[in-house]
Amino acid sequence: MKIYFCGSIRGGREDVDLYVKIVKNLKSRGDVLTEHVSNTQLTHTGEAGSAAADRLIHDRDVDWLRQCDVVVAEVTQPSLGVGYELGRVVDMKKRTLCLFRPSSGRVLSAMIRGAADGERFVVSDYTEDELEKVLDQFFNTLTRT
Ligand code: 6IA
Repeated sequence: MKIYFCGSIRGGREDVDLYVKIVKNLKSRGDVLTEHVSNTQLTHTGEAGSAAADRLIHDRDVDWLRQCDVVVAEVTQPSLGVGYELGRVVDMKKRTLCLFRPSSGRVLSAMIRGAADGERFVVSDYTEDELEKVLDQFFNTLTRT
């Protein structure tokens, strides 16, 4: 199974340690196409480069989104890139899990919460302690459908 993990890069790297945990868990379930998102060396500049370099990143990531079987996104740290990816995958009709931590004090964008249909596009409020359980639940429903 090919898994595309989304997490904030230029939107801010505050949650990178959590991305490491999520990617580690996801790697036990399939091939994670976007392991770099959990690279602790990568800063919020996301290796700021030229417009041409950004185009390459964009085109490669959209290609991976088309190829993947399932998308998991940590959406607590707001990120334009993650929001864009989620908009694209809704159109691609991919099975998607968005993970949000209310304990952050943030309120999730209505455009993400409001896209949830409880089946193909799932939004789960969770605490870090519940991570494994929430991922188990989501991946179990995949095998049943
Ligand atoms: O707007 P953001 O930068 O926060 O968007 C983050 C999302 O966009 C992630 O889920 C990634 O899939 C994607 N993304 C943004 N920047 C990159 C990137 N930068 N590489 C791959 N995907 C990216 C270069 C890093 C590289 C030198 C390791």
